[in-house]
Amino acid sequence: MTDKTLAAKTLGDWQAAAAKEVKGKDLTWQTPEGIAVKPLYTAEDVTVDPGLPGYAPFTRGVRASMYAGRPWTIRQYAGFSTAEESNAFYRRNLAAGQKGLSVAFDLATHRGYDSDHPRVTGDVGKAGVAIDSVEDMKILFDGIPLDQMSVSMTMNGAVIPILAFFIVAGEEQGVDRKLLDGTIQNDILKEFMVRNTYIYPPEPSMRIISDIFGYTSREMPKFNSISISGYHMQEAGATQVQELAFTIADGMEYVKYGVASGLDIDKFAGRLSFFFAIGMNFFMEVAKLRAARVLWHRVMTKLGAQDERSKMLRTHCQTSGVSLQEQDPYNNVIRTTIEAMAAMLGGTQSLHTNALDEAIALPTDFSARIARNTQIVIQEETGMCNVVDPLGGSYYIESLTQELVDKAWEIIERVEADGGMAKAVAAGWPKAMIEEAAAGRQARVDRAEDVIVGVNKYRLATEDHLDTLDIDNDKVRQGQIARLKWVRDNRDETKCRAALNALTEGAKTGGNLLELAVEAARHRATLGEISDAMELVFGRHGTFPTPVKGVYGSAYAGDSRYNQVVEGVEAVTRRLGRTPRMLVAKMGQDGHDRGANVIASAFGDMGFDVTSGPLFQTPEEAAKLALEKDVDAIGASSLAAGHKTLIPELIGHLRAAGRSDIKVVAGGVIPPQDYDFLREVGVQGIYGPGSNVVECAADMLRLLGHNMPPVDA
Ligand code: MLC
Ligand code: 5AD
Repeated sequence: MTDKTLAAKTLGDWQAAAAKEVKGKDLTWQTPEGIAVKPLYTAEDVTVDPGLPGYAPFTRGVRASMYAGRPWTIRQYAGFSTAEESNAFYRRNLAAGQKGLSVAFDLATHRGYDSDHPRVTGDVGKAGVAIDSVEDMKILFDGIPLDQMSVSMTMNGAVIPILAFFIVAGEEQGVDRKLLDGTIQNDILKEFMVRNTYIYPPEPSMRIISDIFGYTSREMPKFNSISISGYHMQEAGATQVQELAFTIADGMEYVKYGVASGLDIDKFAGRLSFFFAIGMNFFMEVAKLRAARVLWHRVMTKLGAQDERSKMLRTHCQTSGVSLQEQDPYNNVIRTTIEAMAAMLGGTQSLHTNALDEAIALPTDFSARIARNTQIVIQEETGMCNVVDPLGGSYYIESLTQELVDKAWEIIERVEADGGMAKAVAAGWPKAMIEEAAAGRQARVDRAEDVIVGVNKYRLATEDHLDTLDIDNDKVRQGQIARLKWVRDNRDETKCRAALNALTEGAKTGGNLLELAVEAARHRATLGEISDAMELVFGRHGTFPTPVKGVYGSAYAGDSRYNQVVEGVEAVTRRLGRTPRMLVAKMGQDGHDRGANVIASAFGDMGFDVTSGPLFQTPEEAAKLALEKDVDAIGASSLAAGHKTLIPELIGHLRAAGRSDIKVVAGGVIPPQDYDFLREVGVQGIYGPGSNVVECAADMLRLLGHNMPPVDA
């Protein structure tokens, strides 16, 4: 600095100048993760030298040349209806510039049910592709050489049959499993915490993971054996610090289990990978990825890894689904672009960018194209890839990176003091912490303290509706049922049964479950049969939601509209001679429970007597529970596109029991073109993404006959 007057200015001078400009207003930003972000960072805030990219602790990236050498993998997550349709979609996307594949399975598959199972009538082919056997898997990758294309499969519950099908599909393509390249999500701890597509109880589920580490480290050296995921935590409402801490703590737990099962840490740790969500807090997200690498290096050093590759955190990222909105949906393109930039500036290895219709449906060819092109434009038009870690050395980024490391480390130490993540998850406090953060966020959005453009600010008077993808679930199901029959009719039943029995025996006595399942898959055992063979020994895990209390009420203390609703509930209570009762129902295999938990928690705080139904009910079971609890209303939460099948069935059961007086409302991911259909079958209120929870409760009071004043009255 040659200019003396410039150099002579001190931080004190700046503070005085800034205070004068804003008339003394405090410019500190308190983020939801409890970080006080200052309006200015200087060299004094940087306490740690981030080193160089490609070197420990990898703060600046895991490769020396990063994107200057090879850009991140454009890996769009997709899957819907049948294997044929998904295969065609993948091929179109690869031709248009996508670089890696990522399979989304339907919820029946996730939960270990064949498509002909009576519990999954509403789920087959809906939120992903239906895969019942090796035959479906072969069609899914038809014409896609599995030794050349890296394939990610998001599977955690039915991870054994799916990975077995993949290996056998490769075999039958003539691909040696040593050459299979890809990733299996295989991350069960976060399923128990937030995503809910588990099948077995925690203990056998953890064994499955060690068995997969054992098999893949021996047989599939190029395959990433797990994708330790924080993504779903952020989607469920976690702050970035919570996401970071619990994900790293999950990773630590898996490594400990792998080592306890007899594996050498450096033989499998190099193929562990990670997965984070990237939301709208731009700099925080960049710093989060850098902090994650620092933390993983620290943890793996502590656990005794010697090989630097074992300590290197490689990650996939996905832009945030919850940050996208149904209202004014083209804003979603802007949001996704900002998030994609944070992911690449943070140094991700692979990225999915969400489609603009995310809040209401699966992507169409049109919305998928814009999503993909978001990444291609960044890679090919902007020159952003030519410099490694371009934000490295930014006072703010370096300081924030360190602050996130420290804050996350505090939580990791608490987990360790509790005996590790499996124990903490069983105790339930991480989930409770995340739900509390989620309820807090919802309250801030409802009060417009956290701005969402087009939703709680600058809302359009009328919305143009997008054309969204609709899947004829019944047609897909019939097709799958026919193929299942064909598979069962054309296999060697004796060999298939013998392999399934061997699997059950292995579950009891300790053989490698994946190895046993590969044999069963070769003999055309189906996904449901392979899952059942293990369920015989392990059992099936069920949970009851326990929504947090008081968060909503305290966030709304003194709010006049909230108080009107509370008074309304009191008035209804006086009239009925008891508190109004509501069931929050989750039907089908849809485990997305953030919305249901927020509703249960907020309605409870407002004075309703809320029953949170268990996950995965059939409509008949939900109706039965409603009658047992003698509720006045049912709120059905649907985020996996099962609403057109499940909700009419629910209403049918209520009618059959002579209780059509029970009000049914629906909330979640419901495209506007389905509203008329739902109203015709008797749904009395529909609340899509972006609904204000206090107004939902006001509506409910109206349905219960209370004369609720309009907003601002
Ligand atoms: C990379 N390479 C380089 C390089 N960069 N070589 C030289 N110079 C450079 N600059 C090499 C790597 O070493 C590697 O080879 C190869 O190129 C590929 O690079 P990569 O960085 O490993 O990328 P990729 O293969 O894409 O793997 C990324 C990953 C992986 C490790 C994060 O686990 C992955 O793809 N994950 C995706 C997970 C996913 O899509 N999940 C979807 C979840 S959706 P080598 O030989 O070293 O391997 C979901 C939603 C829901 O979960 O349903 O809930
Ligand atoms: N196709 C594409 N994206 C999907 N997602 C979930 N299922 C699919 C699918 N079948 C994405 C959404 C969601 C996140 C969990 O994954 O972005 O928010």
